[in-house]
Amino acid sequence: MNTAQPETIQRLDYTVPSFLVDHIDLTFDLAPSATSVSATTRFKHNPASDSREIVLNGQDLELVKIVMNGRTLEKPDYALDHGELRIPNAPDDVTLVIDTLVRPDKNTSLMGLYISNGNFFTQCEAEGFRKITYYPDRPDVMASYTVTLFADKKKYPVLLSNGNLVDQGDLPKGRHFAKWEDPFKKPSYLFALVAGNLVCQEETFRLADGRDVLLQVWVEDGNLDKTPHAMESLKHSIAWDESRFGLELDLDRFMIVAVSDFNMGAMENKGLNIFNTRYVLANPRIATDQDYANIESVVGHEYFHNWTGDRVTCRDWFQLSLKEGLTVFRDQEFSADRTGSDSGRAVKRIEDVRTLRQVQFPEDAGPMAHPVRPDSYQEINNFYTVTIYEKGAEVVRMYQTLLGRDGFKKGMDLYFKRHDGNAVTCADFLAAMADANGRDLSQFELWYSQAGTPRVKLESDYDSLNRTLSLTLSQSCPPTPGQTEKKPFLIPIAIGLLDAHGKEIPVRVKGSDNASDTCVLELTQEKQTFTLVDVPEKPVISALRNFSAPVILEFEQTDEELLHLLANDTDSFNRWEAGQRLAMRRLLELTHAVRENRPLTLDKPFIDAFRTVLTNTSLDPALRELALTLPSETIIAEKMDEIDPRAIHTARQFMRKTLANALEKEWQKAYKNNLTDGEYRPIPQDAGKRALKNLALSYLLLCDSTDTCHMAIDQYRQANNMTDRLAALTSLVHSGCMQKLPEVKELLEHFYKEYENEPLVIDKWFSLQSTSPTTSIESIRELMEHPAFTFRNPNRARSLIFGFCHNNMAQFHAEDGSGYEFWAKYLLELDRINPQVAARLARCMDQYKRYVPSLRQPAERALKQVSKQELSRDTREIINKTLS
Ligand code: 0A1
Ligand code: ZN
Repeated sequence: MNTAQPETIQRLDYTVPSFLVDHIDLTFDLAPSATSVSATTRFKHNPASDSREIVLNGQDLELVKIVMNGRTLEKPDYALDHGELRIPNAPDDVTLVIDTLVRPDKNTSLMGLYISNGNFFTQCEAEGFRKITYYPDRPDVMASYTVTLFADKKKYPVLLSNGNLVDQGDLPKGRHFAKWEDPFKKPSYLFALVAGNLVCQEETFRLADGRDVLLQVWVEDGNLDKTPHAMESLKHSIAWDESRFGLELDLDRFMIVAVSDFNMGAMENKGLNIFNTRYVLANPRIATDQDYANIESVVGHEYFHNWTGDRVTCRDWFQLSLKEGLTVFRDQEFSADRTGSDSGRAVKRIEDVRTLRQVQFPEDAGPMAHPVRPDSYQEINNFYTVTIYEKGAEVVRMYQTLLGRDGFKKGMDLYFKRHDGNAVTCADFLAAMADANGRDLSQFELWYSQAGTPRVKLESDYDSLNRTLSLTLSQSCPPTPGQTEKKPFLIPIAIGLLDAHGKEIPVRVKGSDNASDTCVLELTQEKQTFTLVDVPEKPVISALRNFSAPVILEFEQTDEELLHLLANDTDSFNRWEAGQRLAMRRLLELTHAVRENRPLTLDKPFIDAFRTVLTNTSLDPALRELALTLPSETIIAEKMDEIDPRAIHTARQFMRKTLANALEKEWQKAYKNNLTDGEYRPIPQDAGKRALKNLALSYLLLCDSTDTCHMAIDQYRQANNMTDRLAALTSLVHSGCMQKLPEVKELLEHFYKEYENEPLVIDKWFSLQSTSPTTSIESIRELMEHPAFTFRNPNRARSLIFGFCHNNMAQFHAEDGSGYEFWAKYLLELDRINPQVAARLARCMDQYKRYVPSLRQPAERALKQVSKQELSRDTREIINKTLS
């Protein structure tokens, strides 16, 4: 903890390690209050370095002994300060034996070695290994590992680490051991161990090359009925990486372990992936369709890291997106392919873009904006961001858009050929893509180095005489912290044209021989005009198809044009986009009207367009659900210079209520026509129907005329799956039925009792209340007193506190500032327990400078109050940047 300015690490300060490691042999004697760790490490001087000093990182360690080439070192043979152990003047070959003691039971940060429900787990990315032993804890030092675990056999019957199990046995006094060997060189952040009382589902699986591998999913006793979906997802992931990228599993054994206390989603430790339980455990009773989909995608993500992250890793943490952007892109493509249909792929794409806009665009426009490859950081844990992950994935997707699927695959092949077994940079990835395709992609580098969301303006001019359409594209990018001037990006803009009947007009760029329904224009300059030829009539332009670049498109189109696209575009993404733009126009106008106390109205053409979508049964239910869901409050806020959260909420609620009443009959019909009777199946077709039906229910609960609360109550009671049950309860609570009907309160209690022993469902119980516009801050405070609430479990803390601060605009931004005071109080409490999670909570205030003055003041007061306190380095960095 400190109040001073933390040190800033600069990307350009990178220097090669002075010593490399070829092997480390680790021994753990596991006990909660004192685990002894003995590390024998073989170092070799790095010929590329002038330095002769061995530099090891260490944090919260008790150093017992350090022996170099057989000689015990005493100070001043070595120096120890600022978390670094330095040994000067070391010879070429050094073997160090270092004994340390750690205290897992006192570790609430969930980094390094810690205890969850009595079992041992580790988390080493990014810099957790230094909490286990002194070591060059940096990703460009790659070594092979052997790990021997000793523990009490009764308490810790299962002992796991990376790689292959090579020995195990019983020892006197009820103890036992297991020895693991990982033949692949890896950085320390990929090390893992797990020890405890766990059970597993296991299967042997045949790879494409005929090899049989052992797959295991480890969970706490009593959860084996919840592992089959994760196991299926793992098998699908393995098969997909073989067929799409020709990448095979390189180990004989692959393990997934679920842990309930975990800071993030999951971790790709070599051969021993450790997961937050919420991304493993599923059965119809406890998991929603969304949970099933998330599990498949996270299992895929971690598995795909085996090549993009583990075999080829990052040279330094500034290159984080090298593995994360690429792996997110891979998991997105996996999930899209798994849907098995074009509309399924479109649904996935729309969901991904929605997340990007909901979270990444605000980040890129706020105080924490940073390039996909940042230039500096104070705390690396703060840089596991949507920019690194989701924008990084968009950057990777653009290679595929520019080079085609085959060209992209060629680039991947060359990347592995060049860099397998090494720690490399984003520039190496770019070079592989460019070289494999014989293209100069030097301008593309700006996507890594420049922060901010580019704006692209499109102006069109149709010449009926020459049958040409000229498209003038211009780009700009707003300033971001530390970057005032931006150079023009290389931006792929996918364009299509529709005629008056909604048919595609082939797109042909002047001077080119090919015509296609969708053409990718490459914008490289600040302003550029493209001429399209053979355009027989003035078309309706479908621009930025499938969201071909992570930009904000400024293109004025009339309501009629947008309605035409909504009805006819063959690009499902843009069809959805047209609907969102029609809604957004009105939502912005309504928000102004709320602020100016003007009457609120909604026009008939818009309501009719909504009706048409709702009743268009030839359109996939999942796509209809997306089209009928209004842009979120956060996305609306992004479009406003000055944010008035409650006005936005009021405007959006008005629109929902108006659409509910105007289309009541249609919603009723959609509800009835999309029931999924019979056994629950978490497949996209059924999930899409449930999504549409439950959206209909949420609209119906807003109708004035009939009492639909009972419909929702019946759905809750009759549901055979968590998706329908939770949707009914959520709508009942959020719509205000709870205030009208005492039965709803009973259902809420019933839900708690029914799932008392399922922590992941109790998280849902907390979040459905914390995110409700009907839940006052007093009720939130009451919920914090609930015996099931704890700060120590990140999922639980997130379900209540983040739910309220991040996802309850109407209540969090109370005029009297009570929401912000609440935030400040619990941020400080959380920061003492778990800095990483606290720093994420700190991000709620990112946008405070854009709030209306009446909110800006209390927000600033809360921020300053926090700033005066002693803070972790994690939270300090966020608070300082927010206030600066
Ligand atoms: N590499 C993981 C994310 C991750 C990062 C840091 C962690 O420490 C608490 C945990 C996980 C991934 O991308 O899945
Ligand atoms: Zn990842």
